[in-house]
Amino acid sequence: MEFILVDPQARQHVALIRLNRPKELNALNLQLMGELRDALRQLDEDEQVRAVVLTGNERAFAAGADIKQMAGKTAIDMLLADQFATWDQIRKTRKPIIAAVSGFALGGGCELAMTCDMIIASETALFGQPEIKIGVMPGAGGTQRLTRAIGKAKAMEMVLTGRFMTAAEAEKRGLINRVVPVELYLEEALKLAEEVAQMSPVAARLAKEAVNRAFETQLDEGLHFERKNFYLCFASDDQAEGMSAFIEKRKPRFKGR
Ligand code: DAK
Repeated sequence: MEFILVDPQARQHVALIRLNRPKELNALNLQLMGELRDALRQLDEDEQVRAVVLTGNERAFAAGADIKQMAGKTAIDMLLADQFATWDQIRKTRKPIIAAVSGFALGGGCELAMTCDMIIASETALFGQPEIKIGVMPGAGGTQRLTRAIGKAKAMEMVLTGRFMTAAEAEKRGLINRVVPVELYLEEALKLAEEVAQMSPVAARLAKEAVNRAFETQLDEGLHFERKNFYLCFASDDQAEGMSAFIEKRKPRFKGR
């Protein structure tokens, strides 16, 4: 891996992925995205890992897709590169992913953060979809996820003007979970991941799927999906362990089975 750093056991059952092209503000070139896809696939299959934190550095989570790499491309080049397959694969990660964002989260960087399940931001974080300024528009979910998160008016403004949103505003509008001082954002994300990692991995996977369904279906169908996953929890050892532990007044020991 050239452009990302992976620590599969940063904390107990928590993996950490760091985007690592600091000079280019972690611009997401094809190689970086491929490495990220492969790392997430591996961590998804690793039974020791129950949650993943994805971060950049203090100055930038990611300043977007690599404009220098994209500049000379034709539509057919883009089609053949099949970048959407990479993004789709990342989106399908079953384990919870928490983005720890500081500095710029722009364009594809903002879209990548929104693809994660939760976002912890430093007070210096700036979110934006500035593609309009370079003559294009968001292509990896920005118009959809941002709109669902912060509503049409604000999303439209960001997408049509390229205006950045501060971490404080992003928190107020529900785009992110919370803002913390810059020296704490990674620690806070790791702590949140550790908390998630203490739960039943089976239940976490089924619950993540169900929450995501809320964005893809009508209420009736979503409720139906939720019920099926709820029943499925009762097929796990973790359900028996979780409920026994409650009754016996002890901490549960979840095994992911
Ligand atoms: N791509 C390539 N290089 C970038 C970059 C980017 N997005 N952002 C920054 N850099 C590079 C700069 O060129 C500079 O490199 P050198 O000139 O030193 O070689 C270095 O990083 C430091 O940047 P600056 O010197 O510009 O630093 P400043 O502090 O002055 O400004 C900035 C920071 C973030 C405001 C500025 O760098 C900036 O505006 N960057 C571009 C932001 C942007 O427009 N982002 C959106 C890109 S379009 C798709 C999936 C996703 C996408 C498309 C397709 N498919 C699945 C098909 C996404 C598209 C986008 O994200």
